[in-house]
Amino acid sequence: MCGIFAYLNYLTPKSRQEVLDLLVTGLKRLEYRGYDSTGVAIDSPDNENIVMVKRTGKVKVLEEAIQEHFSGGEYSKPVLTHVGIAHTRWATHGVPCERNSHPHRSDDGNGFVVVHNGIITNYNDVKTFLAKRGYEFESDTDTEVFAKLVHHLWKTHPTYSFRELVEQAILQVEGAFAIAVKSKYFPGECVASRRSSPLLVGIKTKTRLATDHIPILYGKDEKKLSPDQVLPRSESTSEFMPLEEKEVEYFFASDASAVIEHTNRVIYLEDDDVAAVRDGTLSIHRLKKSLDDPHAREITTLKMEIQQIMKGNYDYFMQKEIFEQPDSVVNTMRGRVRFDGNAIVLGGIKDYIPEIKRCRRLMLIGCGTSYHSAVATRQLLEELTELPVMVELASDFLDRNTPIFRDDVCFFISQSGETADTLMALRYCKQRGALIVGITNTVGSSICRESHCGVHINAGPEIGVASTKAYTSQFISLVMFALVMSEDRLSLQQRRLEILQALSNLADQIRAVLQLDSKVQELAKDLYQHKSLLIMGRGYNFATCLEGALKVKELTYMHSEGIMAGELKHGPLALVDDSMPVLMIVLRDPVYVKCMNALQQVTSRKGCPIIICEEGDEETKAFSSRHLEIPRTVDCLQGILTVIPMQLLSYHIAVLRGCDVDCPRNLAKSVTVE
Ligand code: UD2
Ligand code: GLU
Ligand code: MG
Repeated sequence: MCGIFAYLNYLTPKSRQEVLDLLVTGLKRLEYRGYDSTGVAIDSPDNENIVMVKRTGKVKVLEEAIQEHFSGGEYSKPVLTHVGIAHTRWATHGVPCERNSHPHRSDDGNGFVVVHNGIITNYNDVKTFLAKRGYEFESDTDTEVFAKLVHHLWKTHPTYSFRELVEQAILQVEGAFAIAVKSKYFPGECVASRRSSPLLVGIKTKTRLATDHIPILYGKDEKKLSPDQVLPRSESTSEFMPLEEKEVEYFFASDASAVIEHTNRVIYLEDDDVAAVRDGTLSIHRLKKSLDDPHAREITTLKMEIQQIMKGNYDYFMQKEIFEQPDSVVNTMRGRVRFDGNAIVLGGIKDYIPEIKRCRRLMLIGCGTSYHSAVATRQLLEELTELPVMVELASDFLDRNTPIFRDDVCFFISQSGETADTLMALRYCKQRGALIVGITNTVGSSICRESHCGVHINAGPEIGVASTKAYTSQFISLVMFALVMSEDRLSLQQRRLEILQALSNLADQIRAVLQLDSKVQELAKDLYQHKSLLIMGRGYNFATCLEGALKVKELTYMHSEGIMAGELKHGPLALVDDSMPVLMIVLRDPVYVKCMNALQQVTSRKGCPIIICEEGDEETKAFSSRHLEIPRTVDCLQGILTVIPMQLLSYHIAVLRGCDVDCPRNLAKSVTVE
């Protein structure tokens, strides 16, 4: 979820101090991806061992530690060939602390050290397997199993090359990862690979390379083995080939921002590529060959500025995060939802489920966008838990001295896990004996620590001040909770299946909604000079109205209001005339007829609303010339698909009005004051 950086110099003398400088600078470039702790590994001055430095906090803290302990003397002597690996962590498994920081090692002797981004979902199985063989674990991370697995393979298969060992280890792990491995037994070599997490290789040579293509070498097709079996050797074709350059430097990094200051020649690795450098030569291997696989990976020449790369070709972090949602929603469900077996396990709360089921009521407490995720899922929670569900704004909740009982279960929702109002409300409820459940994006945050249990939404770091992907991931976390609560209710099985099915299609449907971007941009051109925007809907989509209006307010400084369509005739209808911009969400769900009534009330006041409706719904579309069509999904997940056009709309209006999208005036990402 955050940053890997590795540097290999071959026949290009560099002192360890210079290597460390390079690693630290690389990490600094990646820091925007999120960090909570950092670490590096290099060869020890006598070349006999691997030295690691790890720190909790920003790269700056690591840099200071390095300056204090690893400069001068032996560290300033040049080494001809060397490999260093580095990491900035956004914890998913185990709190941020030095012990959990990467690199992780295979054994006391630091035989193999690994940096990893992502989540290894079957790490518990691998851990059990290795524990039986005498491995002792020193961290809470998923990553550590990888280092130890490579070590185990090395012991059992002494003739394997470094690359083959890593290849075999990759065959055994599931989930998402980018990794870089260094070993004391294979000096001067580095092996890296990826699956679902990004990784690229930068190449720096004095003269231009003879070719722009690195051929891919394929191994024998192998099926996944149970870890108890002895692994057969992969029969790779010829060993190392193409780049016969003498002096060369390689950079492995999560994104190009970390390498662009050294070289603009990079290879973007594909899923399951294994890139290995040995004797200064890079080769790329794949274990399986399928028909459409190319024969080579191309070296691309980057023509980008660092700023541009950091935002991944998007203009703003917020825009990038909106477009990340097909991936972030999958990360929230990763390792938790089994679509084949229709099972859901929320490891963070499973032991508390019996207690939660006995509670008197559920309370969902948050501020801003997090509060809206509670509004969005309240109806489903009521339906699937059959418990009373209260949704509260943290500040108001405290102002009211709300009565809380020992048999209440209170959820505290916060992206950063540090929101002061929410934290105060948490302490208030905890003192009164309620069970405290956190829903946070930040492992080790105050809400995470002070809650009895909870769910990490695993959306990855969110940088834009206006929350987008955290909202959809909070939403999904609460839906998963509702599904867990209804697991053994026979009468609800059909409903659960329908929701699980919809969850499995969600990423593709989000992709489809994101395709509306240019249409939304056109709508923004109609709207951006107006003073106000009313957003109306009801039922499952009321939360989208509130969240949409909040996005418009915070990003564009325009007035906007989310209006419950059922309330129109009780007041807000007076605002509607032929010049007031209105957006209405009208989907084919149980409140469709009521929404249509509201739509008619608006159009008969000469309002000309923009309509968000279902794909191909001609009848609804006929009411207005401006509409956005979204794919059909189950009613309780519509809110995820309808909020995305609102995120895009507020984004485009903000750009047109010249506002600072990532840092709206007067606001901060983490509100740590009451
Ligand atoms: C967790 C662990 C992981 C591994 C895995 C086993 C972490 C960060 N994750 O992933 O290491 O053991 O289970 O399958 O260590 N929590 C709170 N408050 C919050 C959020 C979480 O107390 O606001 C607790 C939660 O009760 C659990 C731990 O933090 O004890 C991890 O929560 P999670 O959602 O990351 O759990 P899971 O099972 O996905
Ligand atoms: N899952 C690993 C950990 O928690 C890697 C997280 C990351 O991508 O930084 O340590
Ligand atoms: Mg806790």
